[in-house]
Amino acid sequence: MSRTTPTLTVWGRLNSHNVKKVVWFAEELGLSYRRIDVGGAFGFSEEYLAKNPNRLIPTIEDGKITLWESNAILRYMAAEYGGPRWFANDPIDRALADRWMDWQFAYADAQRDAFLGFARTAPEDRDAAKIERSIAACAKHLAVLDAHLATTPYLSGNDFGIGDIPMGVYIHTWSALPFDKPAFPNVTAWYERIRSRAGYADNVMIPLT
Ligand SMILES: N[C@@H](CCC(=O)N[C@@H](CS)C(=O)NCC(=O)O)C(=O)O
Repeated sequence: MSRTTPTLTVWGRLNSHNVKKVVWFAEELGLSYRRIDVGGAFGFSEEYLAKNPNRLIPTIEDGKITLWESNAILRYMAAEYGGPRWFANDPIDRALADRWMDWQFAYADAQRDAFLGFARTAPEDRDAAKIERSIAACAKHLAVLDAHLATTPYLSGNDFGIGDIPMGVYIHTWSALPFDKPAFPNVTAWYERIRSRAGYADNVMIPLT
């Protein structure tokens, strides 16, 4: 795929779910970009905080725009670079995909304690009850996702689209976390479909730590 002139800068460490979304989508679109590590162990410079006062990642800069909030960034990139293939003209098609992007934030809340417990906490410091509650909350969400994916191959409809990207990032974490999981066959089949997408293995399937 030919690459456009690099104008896009992505700020944020790659082992962040929300940064992974943006980088994966840049790869899907075949965009040239540079990524600068910020956040977590890298900290936040004054220069960065002037762009994003929330002390959070990601932030992008692209020509005239400086933008934060990962899902807003995905929508901007789809509209600016993707055209109708990625940002449906039909308001109904767009909304039906869009909802899964916002739904992901509730899933992220559910998964947080299991993720932090296994990926970012020493075994002796883990709070087993907290992790157990988190896994149960994830399972409730994934049951909803599984029922939906019984009716459609992708969260964006018949084709992969931006509606798949936010949960596409989180489902890798769910799969990679080391505990026995309830079966969600439609979610698993969808995960298998997206694993071979451009940019996924290199930017999403990286170590969780
Ligand atoms: N709603 C925001 C959430 C951003 C967020 O929570 N980012 C996390 C990383 S996934 C963060 O910045 N954590 C602080 C840090 O990395 O230092 C978005 O989607 O961009």
